[in-house]
Amino acid sequence: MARQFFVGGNFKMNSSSEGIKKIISHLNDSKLDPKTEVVIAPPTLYLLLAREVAKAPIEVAAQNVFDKPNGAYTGEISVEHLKDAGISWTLLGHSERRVTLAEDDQFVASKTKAALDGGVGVIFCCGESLEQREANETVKVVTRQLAAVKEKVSDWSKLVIAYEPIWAIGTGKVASTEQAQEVHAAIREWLKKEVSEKAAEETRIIYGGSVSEKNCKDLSKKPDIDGFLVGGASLKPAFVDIVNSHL
Ligand code: G2H
Repeated sequence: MARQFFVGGNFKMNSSSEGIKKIISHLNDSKLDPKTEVVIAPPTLYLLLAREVAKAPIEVAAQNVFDKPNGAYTGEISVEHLKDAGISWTLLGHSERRVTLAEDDQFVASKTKAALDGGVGVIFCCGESLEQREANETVKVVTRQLAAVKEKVSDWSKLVIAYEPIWAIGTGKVASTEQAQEVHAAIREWLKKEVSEKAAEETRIIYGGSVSEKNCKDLSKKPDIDGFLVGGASLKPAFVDIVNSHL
């Protein structure tokens, strides 16, 4: 089964209600590759606005979700809230949360399980620091992050893996097509060995880290790169070119 190309836009903590309306209207009015799944992740406060403005088939993702059901958890957002609001995806494990907010592998895996069990798809981010890459630990780090998920999750069909080397995030330093392909292939190999042949064949593994309209075409040609998670460039009109990179 061919894997459907997947492009996510991670707005991070950027833009405004006006800005988000503009970005989404531009997407609505553009000719998007019908074969590519497009999911945008605005800041939490704008999830409902984004859901209202975005036209099908554009989907909306949260940037985070908590691992507990509704209750006394001030400041958190639940899987039930996302479903009630028509939000079908969430990002989890972004390095900006792993590093700045000290989210560890177990917590990220627990949130992944809660989202998937509740019927919300997960864009699961993993990736190594520059120090870890230089110590040749890339695959070890990424598979350790994934192994925590394997402990808790058995159905990988609503999970998209986003490989995002930390040294390439927002730095303009994109991984070379070979570097990205090498890690994606290693992740697929790990899925085959540790999860199942089916998960290895069907799980989308997307690349994130300074993806732009200039570098996306070459990356998209690699056999194990099934799409992108785009940060900075998702706030710009050129996001459309990235969505259409597989055409
Ligand atoms: C990586 C990516 C989106 P950017 O964080 O998740 O951001 O494209 O700005 O490097």
